[in-house]
Amino acid sequence: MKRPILLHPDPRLKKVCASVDDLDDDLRKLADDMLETMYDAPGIGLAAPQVGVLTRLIVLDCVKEEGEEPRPLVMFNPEILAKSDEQSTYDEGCLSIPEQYAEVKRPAEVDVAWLDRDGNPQSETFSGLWATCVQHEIDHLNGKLFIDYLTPIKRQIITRRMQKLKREKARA
Ligand code: GNR
Ligand code: NI
Repeated sequence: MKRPILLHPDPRLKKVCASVDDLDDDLRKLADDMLETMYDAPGIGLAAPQVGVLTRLIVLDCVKEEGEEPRPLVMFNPEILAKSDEQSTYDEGCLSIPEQYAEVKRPAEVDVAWLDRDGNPQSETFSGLWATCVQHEIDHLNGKLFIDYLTPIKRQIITRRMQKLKREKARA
């Protein structure tokens, strides 16, 4: 089941999310709904607070090439264990901030640990778009958006555009 995506500004996108300690079927269903919502958008990642659930759960699939095998990842309680000194810059977007893009510099590689949908611990080193995306998603769990890396002026421009968009949507 697809779920509606919250749009910035929304107080729920600014909260620190709670860890998962009992991985039950409701949470697995939420992960499946998030993957469906992400692919439908389309997007390469989605964090639970973006669908209004303040729990440490993210999903991602950064396989972009048409015809390549998809790789849906579900991560409960994801944690960054190490970051590279090397940085890389991507033009980032966010499904909660539609049609707004800005360059963000982040570590080029990260080691991440998480629990998979069966509650088994996993870890992997991510680079390229995967590294950017997993950091963007983990930021969501800590109430942080990519626009928080921009200058206050740029952030304000984007936030005002979003307020206008939300007003228009509310009237439509
Ligand atoms: O779909 C998305 N694309 C994207 C592009 C560059 C850097 C990060 C992202 S994540 C975004 C989906 C989203 O908002 N996830 O929280
Ligand atoms: Ni996002």
